[in-house]
Amino acid sequence: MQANKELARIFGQIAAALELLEANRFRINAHTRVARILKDMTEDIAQVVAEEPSTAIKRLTKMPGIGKATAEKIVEFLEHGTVTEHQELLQQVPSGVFDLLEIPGIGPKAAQAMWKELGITGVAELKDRLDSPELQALPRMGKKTIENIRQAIAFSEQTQNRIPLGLALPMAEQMVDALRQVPGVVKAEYAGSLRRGRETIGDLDFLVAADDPEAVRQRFTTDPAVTQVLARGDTKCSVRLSIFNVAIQADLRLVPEASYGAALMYFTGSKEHNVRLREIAIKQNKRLNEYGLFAGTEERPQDRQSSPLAVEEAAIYESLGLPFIEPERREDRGELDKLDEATSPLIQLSDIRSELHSHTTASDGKLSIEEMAQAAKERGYHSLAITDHSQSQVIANGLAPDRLRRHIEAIREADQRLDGITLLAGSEVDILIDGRLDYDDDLLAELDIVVASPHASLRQDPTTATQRLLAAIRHPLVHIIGHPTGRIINRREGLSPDMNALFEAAVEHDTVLELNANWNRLDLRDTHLRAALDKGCKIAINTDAHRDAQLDFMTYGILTARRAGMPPEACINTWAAEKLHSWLRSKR
Ligand code: DGT
Ligand code: CA
Ligand code: CA
Ligand code: ZN
Repeated sequence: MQANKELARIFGQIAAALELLEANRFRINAHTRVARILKDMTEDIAQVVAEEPSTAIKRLTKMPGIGKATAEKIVEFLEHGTVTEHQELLQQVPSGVFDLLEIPGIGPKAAQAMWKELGITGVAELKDRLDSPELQALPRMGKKTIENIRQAIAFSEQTQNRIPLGLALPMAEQMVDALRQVPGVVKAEYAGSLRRGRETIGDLDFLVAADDPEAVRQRFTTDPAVTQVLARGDTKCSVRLSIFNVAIQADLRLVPEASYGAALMYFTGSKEHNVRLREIAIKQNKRLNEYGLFAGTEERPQDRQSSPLAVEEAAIYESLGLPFIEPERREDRGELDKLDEATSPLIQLSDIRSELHSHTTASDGKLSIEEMAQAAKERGYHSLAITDHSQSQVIANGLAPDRLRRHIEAIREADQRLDGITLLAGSEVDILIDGRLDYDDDLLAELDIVVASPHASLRQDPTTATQRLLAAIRHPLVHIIGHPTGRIINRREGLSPDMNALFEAAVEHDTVLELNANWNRLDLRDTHLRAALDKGCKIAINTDAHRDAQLDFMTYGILTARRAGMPPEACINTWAAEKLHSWLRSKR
């Protein structure tokens, strides 16, 4: 049914373009009607045509509302993936003008007036001119209408958030796998902020070198996740994807195999890192662009053909006299200024040997102690800490002291039974509003590991929040501060304590700070972590798993840690069993 949806969108866009271009009303309406028919149709139109292509047009015209011209366009689309009339119209209307139509309150007449009379060709431009007298002077553009438009833009800015890493990465990996299976594809990767491991992704960027670009365009634009094809050019296609009902744009760039490495570098960014690299090149009388690194600073159109000094990422850095800089570090946050720091070894997933924050059915987890242990064992971990919620977490079925005592027994029994993994009896104990912990010290002392986390009152003022967290850091029985700020990406700001004060106290009291690897949290965030590492803090990367698959959130923690320049040894989850267990005991 993908073809129906895509055709409906094309016909809808033809209608909108015709309207913007003030075409004949009947022609506009005919296309609008076809778009609606296609959307409502329950038969797969691709199937209707595929059965007997020679008579497809005849059979299509028998369907209600479909005339000969429409049938021809449908067949053209199914054969070529595009409709000529649609492509021609897209040439005449800037794509941003279609975006104007998406704003509630802006109809074709208004969009057309904004475009033709004021030269506004996108939402950003419109936003800049909301207060201008010439906008108000347009027909039917009263103060009230403009206010409604302002609110609609603000709302769409809020809801069209950058999407979290944890939604973007699986989607992108799936797409790359699909693209690699297209015959003739030589190389395919994702680039952009996703390759740099940012916590949120504005849009996805795919890069492909292929012998048969059309097959790649076809695969990309007809992926089941595609809800809209925004552009379909020779070297660039843009689509809108839907991932669990979250929309994100994805760009595909088809690049020559000969310049693939340079293109990968260019489209990985960040833009700021690239700008710095180009400046460095120019100082060496070279020039760097998406085709390669070349001698001489003067850009020439034949760069596509001329022979570069270097094309592959590693070779480009080397030719510039720079060490290879990992994608996660390419943010112009000092990686090109302090080169020895930029080459320090970064932690990787295979370094992780334990999970120190997890939940079971005793509180709000989905698996038993044994099942979680099995899942951790499968990942090759030597230790798993079971850290269910404490008594204040009523909704999460937090454990009252007597229940916790029985739970500790159960964990120890399971540990006796199981080979190949050490189970640590722990708790994720609430840091109460005033910094006290949710259990008495006697009980805490019985635990192998204490993760203390803030859950309630996350809108506290910074001074109170700092005191609250400092109290937990200073507590002699606390090993790890879990998700220290309590932020939820795109949803909750969390606490804003004096981070440096926390880091200093953490070093002084040998308390570890967590990087919670759940992609909704990633807390501490990359910039915090980096400052913490600079101060000498130890870090735990924990998934806070509530079910088996969540143990794999570790991937997002690792990406975030690498952005912070974390070396393996700074992360206690990389430590061998003996070292880890003896450190845990040092707090008992
Ligand atoms: P995003 O999508 O907002 O999460 O962030 P990026 O970094 O993926 O940005 P995007 O998608 O606009 O562009 C992808 C990469 O392409 C970017 O990281 C660097 C490169 N790029 C894009 N535009 C420019 C530009 O104007 N100059 C330079 N030097 N690089 C650019
Ligand atoms: Ca991007
Ligand atoms: Ca992009
Ligand atoms: Zn937890």
